[in-house]
Amino acid sequence: MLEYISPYLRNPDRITGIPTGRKAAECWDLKTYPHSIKLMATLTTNSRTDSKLSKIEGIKERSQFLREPVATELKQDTTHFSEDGVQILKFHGSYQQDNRDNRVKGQEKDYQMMLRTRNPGGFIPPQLYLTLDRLSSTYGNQTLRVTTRQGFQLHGILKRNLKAAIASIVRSMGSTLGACGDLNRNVMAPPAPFKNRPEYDFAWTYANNIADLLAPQSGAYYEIWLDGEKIISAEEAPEVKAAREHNGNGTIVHESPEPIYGDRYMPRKFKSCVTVPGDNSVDLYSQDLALVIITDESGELQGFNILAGGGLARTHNKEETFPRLADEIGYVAKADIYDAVKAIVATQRDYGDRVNRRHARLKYLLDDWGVEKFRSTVEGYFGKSFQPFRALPDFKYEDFLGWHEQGDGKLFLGISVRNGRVCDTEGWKLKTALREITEAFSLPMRLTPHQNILLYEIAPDDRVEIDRILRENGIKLLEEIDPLERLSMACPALPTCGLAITESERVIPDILVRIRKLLDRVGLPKEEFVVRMTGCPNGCARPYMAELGLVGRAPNVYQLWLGADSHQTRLAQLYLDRLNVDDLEAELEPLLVFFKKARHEDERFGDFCHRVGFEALRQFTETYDPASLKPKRKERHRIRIYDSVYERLKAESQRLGKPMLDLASEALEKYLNELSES
Ligand code: SRM
Ligand code: SF4
Repeated sequence: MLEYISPYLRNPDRITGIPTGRKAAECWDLKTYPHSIKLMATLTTNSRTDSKLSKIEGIKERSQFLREPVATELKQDTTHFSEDGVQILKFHGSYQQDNRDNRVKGQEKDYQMMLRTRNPGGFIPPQLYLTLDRLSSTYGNQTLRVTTRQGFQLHGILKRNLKAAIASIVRSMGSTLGACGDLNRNVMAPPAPFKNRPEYDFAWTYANNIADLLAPQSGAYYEIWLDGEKIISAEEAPEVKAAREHNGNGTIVHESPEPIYGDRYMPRKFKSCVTVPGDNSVDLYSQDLALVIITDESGELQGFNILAGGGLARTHNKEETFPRLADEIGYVAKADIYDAVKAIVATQRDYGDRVNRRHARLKYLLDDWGVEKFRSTVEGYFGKSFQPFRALPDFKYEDFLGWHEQGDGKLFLGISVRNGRVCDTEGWKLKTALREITEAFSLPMRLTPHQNILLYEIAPDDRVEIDRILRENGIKLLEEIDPLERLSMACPALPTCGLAITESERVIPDILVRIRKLLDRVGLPKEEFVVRMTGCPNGCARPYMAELGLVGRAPNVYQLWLGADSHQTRLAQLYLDRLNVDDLEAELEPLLVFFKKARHEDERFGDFCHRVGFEALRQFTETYDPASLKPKRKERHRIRIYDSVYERLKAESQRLGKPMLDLASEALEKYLNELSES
C-alpha cells in the first residue's frame, strides 16, 4: 500500500514535466517518466502516513503560502503571536522570544521579537546600516548583532512595532524574508572585497543569485509588511528568473505560487554558501550545500564544485543526532549550476524527513543513503550526471581583520566585534563609531561568518580619520586584541534565546581571560586557538568546528569538544560530557601541560589533540600531578637555637630590616671562618 508519498507525488500532475490533465496512472509510465517512478518506489518503501507528519508540516500547508495566521494576528492588539503564528513568522525573518531574565512565575512573559536580515555574502549598504542602527535604538534593545551567517539581528522589538521595523528595512534595500524558517537561509560567501581576484566577485554574484533563485515567491511578505507595495532592492538576474521557471525533471511544483518549494516548503532549514578555492571563511563543510567557484587561468568562470550534507546541530542524549561534514558530490559547468542546485533542493524537499524534525536536515539523507545514492537521485532531477569533483587547494581560514588593500587602490578594514554585538558600553562605543564612520564616508560593509565587520571602498586618505573615530570610541587596534578573543565566537543564548540551557555570549569574555591566565601559568603565553561556545547543542556558533568547543549541557555545565583544526576542515570530538565552569582550569591544565611537553614544532592545540588522540589525553590527565606546575620550594635546613638567642636574632632582624635567615647565616659564617683561621 502506498502509505506516504510526498505532496508532489500525491498529485503527480503538479510535477512539471508531467502534463496536467493526465491521470496519475498514465503518468507513472516508466518510459516517459522513469524518474517519477523511481521516486514513487522509494517513497513507498519509506512508508510514512500523512498523520505522522510533524505538526509544523500542517501549519505550513495551511498558511496560504506564508500568510496566515501572521496577517490576521499582526492586526490584533496582543503582545504575542499564537504557536502557529510563531512558526510562520519565522519565514518572514522574525522569532518570537521573551527576555528570560524577566520571567516571573504566574506573570505573562516579557514577549519581544527578534528580527534577522537576509543579506547574501553579508552585504550591508550604508543606508541599510543606518536604518538598522536607528531601529535598534527606537524599537530594539539598543544593540545590533552580527550573526554567524553574515546577517544582522535586532532583539527586543515589541509586536506592535514589528511591521514598521520590517517596512523600514525593506525600504532601505534590505530584507528579512527567508532569514529564518524551513527554506534556504542567508547564502554565505567570503566577505573579503578583493577587486583584483575575479573569483571573489563571482562568489558574491552567485551567492546573490542562489539567494534569489530560492527566495519565497508567494508575495505574502510584501502584502503583510508593506501593504502589498513591492519594493525590490535589485532586479534579479534574468537567468535566475528563467532558471526558477525551468521545468527540470520534477524540480518544479507545477502551477504553484512556490514553484520550487510547494506549499510545505522545505522539511527543515537549508543552508548554503558559495566560496572560492582555498578560502574557508564560510565554514563550508558545515553547510547543507556548498558551491566552490572554478575559474580558468584567465579568471573566467568555468563551473562549480559541489559539496552537500554538512550540518552541525545535535540533541543531548540522542546519539542519532550528530554534526557532519559535507561530502564532495561533483562538478557542474556554469550553465548548469541553477539546475544542479534545484535538483539538490528538490531531492531534500521530496525525500527529507517530514515526520521527525530532528532527522530532517539534508545531512541525515546523505548519511542514510551514502553519497552514491544521493548523487544518483539528484542526477535524476538534474537530468545529467555530475562531472568528477575538481582538485582544490587546501581550505584555509582567514579573518581579514585590520587594514588591507582591496586590489583597486582602495582599502578595506576588518573590525573585530566581540561576539558580534555592536553596542556602546563603558569605554567601547562600537555602535557610535560605526554610525559616525558610515555617516561621514557612506561606506558599504560586509558582515563576516565570524561575527565581524569589514568596511570597504575606503579612500586611502580617509584612513587616518577612520582610525581616529575608532580610537576616540575606545575600539582597540587589532594588535591590542587577544588572539583568543579575535578567533572566538559565542551564540547569544541567555536571555533572548528560548532554547538556551546555559549562558554563552555573556560569559565568554571571562572564560577567555581565564584561559589566557592558564596559558600564562603553564608557560604558553603566546598560544592561540579557536574557542567557540554555545548555550545548547544546536551549535549556532559552530563549536563542533572549533579547536576548543564548549557546548551548554546544564546550567553552568558544558561539554568540552576538542580536536578540530584551526581552518575548520575537521570535526571536533566530544572529550568531556560535563565540565562545570568552575573546574575549567582544573580540566584544561593537564591538557595544556601535555600539549606543551609533547607538541611538534608549531603544532596547534587542535591538531595536537587530534594527533595524540583522546586516550593519550585522558591517560596524561589521570596521572597528572598539579603540584608539578607549582614552583618547587627551596630545600630548607633546620637547626635548633636557644630561645634567648632567637629573641635577639629576631630583634636585630627587625631593626636592620634583614631576614633572620640572612642574619643568622652571616653571623654563623663569620664565626666559623674565625674558628678555621685560629
Ligand atoms: Fe541558530 C535556532 C541563533 C546560526 C543551528 N538559532 C536558533 C534560534 C533562532 C533559537 C530558536 O529557535 O528559538 C537562536 C536565536 C538566538 C537569539 O536570541 O538571537 C539562533 N543561529 C543563531 C545565530 C544568531 C547565532 C549567532 O551567534 O550568530 C545565528 C544566525 C545565523 C543567521 O544569520 O542565519 C545562528 N544556527 C546557526 C548555525 C551556524 C550556521 O548556520 O552556520 C547553526 C548550526 C549549523 C546547522 O544548522 O547545522 C544553527 N539554530 C540552530 C538550530 C539547530 C538546527 C537543526 O538542524 O536542528 C536551531 C534550533 C532549530 O532550528 O530547531 C537554531
Ligand atoms: Fe540558542 Fe542554542 Fe543557538 Fe545558542 S546554540 S543561540 S543557545 S539555539
